[in-house]
Order: sequence, then C-alpha cells, then structure tokens
Amino acid sequence: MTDEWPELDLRAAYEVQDETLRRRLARGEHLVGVKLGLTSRAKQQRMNIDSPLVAWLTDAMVLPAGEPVPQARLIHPRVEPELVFVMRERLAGPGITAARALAAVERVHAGAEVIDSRYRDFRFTLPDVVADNASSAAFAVGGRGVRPEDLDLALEAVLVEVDGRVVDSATGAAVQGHPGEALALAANDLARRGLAIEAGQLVLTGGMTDAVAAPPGARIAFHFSNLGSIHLSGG
Ligand code: 0L1
Ligand code: MG
Repeated sequence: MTDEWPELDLRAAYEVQDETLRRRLARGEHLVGVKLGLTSRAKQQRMNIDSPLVAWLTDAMVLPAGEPVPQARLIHPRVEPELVFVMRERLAGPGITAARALAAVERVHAGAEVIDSRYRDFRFTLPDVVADNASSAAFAVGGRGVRPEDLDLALEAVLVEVDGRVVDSATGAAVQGHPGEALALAANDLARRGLAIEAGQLVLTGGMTDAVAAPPGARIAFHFSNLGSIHLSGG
C-alpha cells in the first residue's frame, strides 16, 4: 500500500484494519480475539520492523485440530508457534501491567498461527502490515491449557520441527521478555483507539520464533515443554 500511498501512517493503517474487520463482521464472521505481531526479536529481525502491532482474529480463521493448512485460499502461508491466552475478564488499558494482565487470564494454551501476506514475499512496512491485519490467515489452539499461575511462561519452551527435523526453538521470554508483557501491551495499545480485550476472547501473543514455510506436503510440529504439541500438515 505504501508504494501507492506513501503517506499512509499508522493511524490510517489501523483504520484500514478496522474497516476490513467491519466488512468481515458484516458478512457473518464473529470477532473471537486479538493477536499481537512482531513481539519477538526473531520476528522483528526477519521482517526488519522493530515495533509490535495488534490485529483482529475472527472465527473464520480458526483451524480445527487435524485440518491441513487451507492452501486453496492462501498465497504463500507460513506458520509460527505462539502462546495463546484465553481471557477470564475484560482487560482495558491504559496503565495495564503484566501482572494485572495475567490476573485477567483464564488459561494459557499452545498455539500455532498461519500467516499469509497480500504483499509478495512478505515485504512490507509497518503501516502496510497493520493495514493487512498483520498477515492473519488462520490459527490453531492446542490442548486444554493451564492456568497461568501454574506455569513459568518465560521459561515455557517450544521446538519447531519440520519434516522430522528440529529447525528452531525459543522460550516464552522471547515474547517481550514475558508473554504477560505482550498481553499488557495489547490492552494498552487498543486503549489508544478506545478498545479493550473482552472476557472470553483469545489473545495470540506473537510468533516466538521466525515463521517456517508451510507448502503442500510439509509436516510441521510445535512441541511445547508443558503445553503439549501442535501438528500441522501443509495439506
Ligand atoms: O506473530 C507475529 O509476529 C505475526 C507478525 C505478522 C507479520 C508477519 O510476520 O507477516
Ligand atoms: Mg503470529
């Protein structure tokens, strides 16, 4: 977008994001949560953008367990491991701390996000990717989850396995030092637009590692130390 509209700033980009959400809701989708993007150094370095962002999740993006990456509706999907919160209480900034944010969480789950970009080869600026709803395509949430107080989220590890080979790893500390910081960031960022995270919503806290390609035939697994594994097939 910034090639054709160089003056697109972050404010206008979030308006584009909100308008696309309005259109999704108008065609029958339901808002199910919020995602953060570019919360880890691995993601920021890969995309050459050093600022996190927020975007929307709808029920049309839910990838049920065992379903392959929906190649037919995607361009060049990649997948990444994430820690996912399910909210017990509404969380409205400003001034939310990580401790306050975690106190509003019901459970934390293993997650996988399928990202896809309208921009060729995922080449974009921050306003470009904000306007594209942060490359949201689909997401899977694994297992029954645990209460956040029963886990050291900074130490929760993930191994990324592609076709039987471990290609990457990280711990929750990769996400803003602690995923609770990412959750607080989302609430405070949304508050600037008069918005909040609602009870019952999901929050994807951002890719812990760089994303891996998910072409047809790929077998990808994210193995978390306490939260279980998520297996994805490229179809
Ligand atoms: O979780 C993430 O960091 C997703 C970032 C969205 C931007 C992208 O990598 O395409
Ligand atoms: Mg992500």
